[in-house]
Amino acid sequence: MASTDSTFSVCGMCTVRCPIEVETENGEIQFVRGNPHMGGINGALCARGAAGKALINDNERLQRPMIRVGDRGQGNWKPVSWDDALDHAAGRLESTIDTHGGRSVLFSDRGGPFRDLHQAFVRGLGSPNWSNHDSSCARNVQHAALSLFGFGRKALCYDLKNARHVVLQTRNIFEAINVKEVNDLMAAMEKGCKLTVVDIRANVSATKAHRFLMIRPGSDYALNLAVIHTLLNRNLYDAAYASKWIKDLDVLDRFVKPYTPEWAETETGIPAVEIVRFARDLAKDAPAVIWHPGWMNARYNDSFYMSRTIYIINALLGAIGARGGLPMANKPGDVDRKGLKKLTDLVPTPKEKRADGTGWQLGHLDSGPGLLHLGFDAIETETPYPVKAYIAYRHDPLMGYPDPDRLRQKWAGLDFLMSVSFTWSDTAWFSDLVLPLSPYLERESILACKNGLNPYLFTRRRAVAPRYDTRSDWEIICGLSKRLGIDALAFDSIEEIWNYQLDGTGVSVADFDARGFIPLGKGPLYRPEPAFKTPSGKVEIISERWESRGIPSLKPYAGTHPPEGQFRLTFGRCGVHTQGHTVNNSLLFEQVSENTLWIHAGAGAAMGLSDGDMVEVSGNGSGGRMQAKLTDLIHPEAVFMLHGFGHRLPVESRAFGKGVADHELMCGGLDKWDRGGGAMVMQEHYVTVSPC
Ligand SMILES: Nc1nc2c(c(=O)[nH]1)N[C@H]1C(S)=C(S)[C@@H](COP(=O)(O)OP(=O)(O)OC[C@H]3O[C@@H](n4cnc5c(=O)[nH]c(N)nc54)[C@H](O)[C@@H]3O)O[C@H]1N2
Ligand SMILES: Nc1nc2c(c(=O)[nH]1)N[C@H]1C(S)=C(S)[C@@H](COP(=O)(O)OP(=O)(O)OC[C@H]3O[C@@H](n4cnc5c(=O)[nH]c(N)nc54)[C@H](O)[C@@H]3O)O[C@H]1N2
Ligand code: SF4
Ligand SMILES: [Mo]
Repeated sequence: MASTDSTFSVCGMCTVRCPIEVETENGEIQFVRGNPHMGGINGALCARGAAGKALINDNERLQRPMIRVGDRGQGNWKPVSWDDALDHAAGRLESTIDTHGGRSVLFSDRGGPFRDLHQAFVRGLGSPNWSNHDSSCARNVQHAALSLFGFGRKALCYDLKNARHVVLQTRNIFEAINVKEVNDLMAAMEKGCKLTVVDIRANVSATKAHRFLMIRPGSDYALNLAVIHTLLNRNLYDAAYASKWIKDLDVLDRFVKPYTPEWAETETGIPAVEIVRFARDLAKDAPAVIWHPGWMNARYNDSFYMSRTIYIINALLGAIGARGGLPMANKPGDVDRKGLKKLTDLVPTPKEKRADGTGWQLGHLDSGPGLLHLGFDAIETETPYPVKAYIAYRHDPLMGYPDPDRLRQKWAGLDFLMSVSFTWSDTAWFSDLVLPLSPYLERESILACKNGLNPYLFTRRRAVAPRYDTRSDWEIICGLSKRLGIDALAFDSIEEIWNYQLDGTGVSVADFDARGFIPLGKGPLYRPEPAFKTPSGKVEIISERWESRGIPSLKPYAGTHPPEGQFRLTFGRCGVHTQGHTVNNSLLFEQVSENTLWIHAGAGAAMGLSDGDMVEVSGNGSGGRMQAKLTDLIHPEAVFMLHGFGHRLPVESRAFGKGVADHELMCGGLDKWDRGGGAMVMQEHYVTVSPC
């Protein structure tokens, strides 16, 4: 007789980590769906989440630990047992630490709710250098929030369900997906919420919008300054909120005086009347307005300032802290509950300073995850001290950072490079040792907490046994800890870890059986007032922390434009792939198997191109061939391609050779980063396009 089972778990196909329910029969996955008990998810899942099943059966993923033989990147591997692999890793780390100290180990992951164990491990090694991917993603948004509010971006939530007007600027919510956000926005739109999309091309979100503003690439900051000008000049802002909560409004008012809608029209291409009408509409719906501050905003020299203006506009509309706007996210303590006990508390904090300079040389920037690209610089320069071992933990910087050839050079001085991953990646291929992580449907994770209107604890449970010789996160970290003498993390079972984490919370492991998550509050809690963490307790337009480091809080607009005959390189995501690591997934590859080059129909025709022709795209000496997609729905100054294609690993037969890699067209890009917001500047790159 068939034995069926249902397991509550968490999707792992992208960083959003939606709660899921997995049905299995005789140990085989039958069906994966969104957790039906979770409001806003209601059983839904995106295409990538549903394709987790194909990952299980993929015989082109990592299947067993492997040690490199021959030179880095040559692709010669010796399969080894887990004991040998962990002994090898521990030995290499130990010898590096003996010679150069614990601080010589750099570790990066993808951040998120399960990082506590990683951070604890890095501490246990005696290193301050735990990092994440975020300097290639949302660091500018994080620092924009910190500089204005004194807290980071995740201290606020997006109350999409109750919003009356949502603005997406460099944010493609219906393709760069978070299932709950998509569902909440669709529900709000059914109740009359308006959607404005500001983008350099008509993406799927634009097709659903009430207003679509096609903006000249690189000029978003100009638009936002003009919106602030209009809100202040025409008294469209929330004066009561501003007088209570915004400091230095007069300075802002003087600063935006020259940035009129008419000025912005010439810079952005958006008519002045349209800008004024837009600002009026926002004011009508305030404070139930969400102008999304952006997510992947590692794009321009002024992206940090662009994100700051978005937060300022939200504040001028009274939306920061408001229902239907960006209310404060609650932590367990805010609903009178105790949160999970931290694994990092088991290990002393290393006294050393970070190799990337955050927290000391770069005192204005968040030293939590630091800035990974500066950690890479430290490997090359051995300044401020040698960094000799690097662990890329479910992270692929050779695809996620610009200019991979240059990055490989920077890594040349590493004594040891290790990857932990569930698929092959460019970084895994270049490593000395590869440890295969079980895919999320085959592994448990530590417990985690999601802050929000009603914070909750959740669990990832193993739905099926590992098909290949792969392991869970905790098995790898605890296995290494045992060998390295980090006794506090030498747990023998996941239950032991869960029980430690739950100690004092009033929740037991069995409590997760019913629904997979435990809400900590009684329901959504809107705090009556925002709790800014700045010295004044208000939104500070002028940030002392940034100014004292020579970074102006208000920076004059200075847009950049492509040289004659070139296009600005822009990029983004589609709904069916996560970054580059799903291109080789058999189900998702069927949906979108290569990227094309969006180019304005007029610009294409001027080169004699027709839709579907092959073109050569080159940037700074690097290039590739791909199909052109001629369309009126992109700004003429830009070309656009999906990120994550152009794979070259022979082990990925489907993805191999399909399309072009955007990050390879960004030569010299590792040195282009924003001193104000800390993020990479990935769209200040220009390319030429020619028929071939
Ligand atoms: N399907 C899917 N969903 C994902 C992910 C994924 O890989 N796949 N990744 C997750 C992650 S890690 C992130 S960070 C988020 C990213 O979420 P988003 O930041 O929303 O995603 P992107 O597709 O990078 O970019 C959004 C839009 O910015 C536009 N854009 C480019 N340049 C400009 C510009 O100069 N001005 C304006 N106004 N618009 C511009 C692009 O055309 C695109 O439509 O998505 C998350 N969700
Ligand atoms: N040129 C260019 N560069 C970009 C971007 C861009 O659009 N263009 N996007 C940027 C953004 S928004 C981000 S967030 C970074 C992302 O950069 P990465 O974090 O490197 O991207 P992922 O593909 O999410 O990488 C995760 C790696 O970990 C492995 N992995 C192991 N276990 C898991 C798991 O449980 N879940 C998942 N999801 N992966 C696992 C995957 O197989 C993959 O190789 O790249 C950034 N870099
Ligand atoms: S958005 Fe899609 S891929 Fe990402 S966690 Fe949710 S279901 Fe999985
Ligand atoms: Mo991201």
